[in-house]
Amino acid sequence: MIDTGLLVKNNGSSYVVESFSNGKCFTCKIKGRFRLNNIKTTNPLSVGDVVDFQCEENSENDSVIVKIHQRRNYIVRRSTNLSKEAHIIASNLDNVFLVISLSSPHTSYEFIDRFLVTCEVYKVPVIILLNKIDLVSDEMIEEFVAVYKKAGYQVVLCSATEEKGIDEINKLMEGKISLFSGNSGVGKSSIINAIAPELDLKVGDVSDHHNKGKHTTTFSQMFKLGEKSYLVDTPGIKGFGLIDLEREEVGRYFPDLFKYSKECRFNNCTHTHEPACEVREAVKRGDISTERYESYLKILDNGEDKYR
Ligand SMILES: Nc1nc2c(ncn2[C@@H]2O[C@H](COP(=O)(O)OP(=O)(O)OP(=O)(O)O)[C@@H](O)[C@H]2O)c(=O)[nH]1
Ligand SMILES: [Mg+2]
Ligand SMILES: [Zn+2]
Repeated sequence: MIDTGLLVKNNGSSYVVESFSNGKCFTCKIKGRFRLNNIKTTNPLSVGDVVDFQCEENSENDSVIVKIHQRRNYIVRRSTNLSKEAHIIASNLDNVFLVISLSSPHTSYEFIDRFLVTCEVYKVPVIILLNKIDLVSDEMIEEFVAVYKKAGYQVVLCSATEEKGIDEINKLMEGKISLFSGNSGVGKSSIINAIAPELDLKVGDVSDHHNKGKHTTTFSQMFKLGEKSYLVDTPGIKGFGLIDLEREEVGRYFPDLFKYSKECRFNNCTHTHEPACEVREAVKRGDISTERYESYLKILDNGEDKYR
């Protein structure tokens, strides 16, 4: 028979699908080729996908995914610097929590802004979780929060180890599918463990993360929290190649810059050298943070081929 369900785990060669009709999990393979939204992807399916699968009544193995439903949204990163292909991290998300930390490790503004641009491009609502607030001064926190409040983003402060901010995150997740993403070692799994101790996710040793390439979480997995609440833990990401973005387009995905760009003299203004550029005026006045403007310039300069 054919059933429909939610893809909750990607094992590489097989997938785990939770049936909508009976809540059971089925291990599935795929048949044929799937391509959606006209993007080339390294992975045909991702967690969060809604799929039809063929299964035997009494066997939860040997099922076959036969169809993928249209994605409401998805979040991707480019798989390598040379590749034109994208890797889909997850799809059909209500919330993306970008977890960052200002110390051990330090997340750069450029990384954050690349991530935010990706969320804007793919229309995924994003909230910044500033974790490890126990490790930094109030001044550092305030300075950071000011930059992103001004840009129009929600910032939640938390400390997974001291269980601060966890209730607020819990409320934001109610009835939603939420993804946790960010650099390796920022505390994604630790936050999830604070929210749902029963998941008991593996957490890394801080010192391990100074060695490049050390990832504690190695594949994305979706967990059910309540009736309609799910969360996705993902492996840490080092960097982002932005996909399919022309130079003139980048500013559209910085909401704070975009607001002022409507007043620029030229409608294809790149806000770098053009006369009567209202964006640069707003930066001078302090209405746009210099940190954000600098990220914008870096993304422009790097073009679309930069991957870090
Ligand atoms: N001081 C402090 N340490 C924290 C906090 N949150 C997490 N850590 C520590 O940071 C280290 C890494 O945490 P993880 O939860 O494994 O990080 P991750 O983001 O899941 O890492 P990957 O799975 O590799 O992507 C662990 O040693 C945690 O104990 C925090 O709020 N404060
Ligand atoms: Mg992890
Ligand atoms: Zn301009």
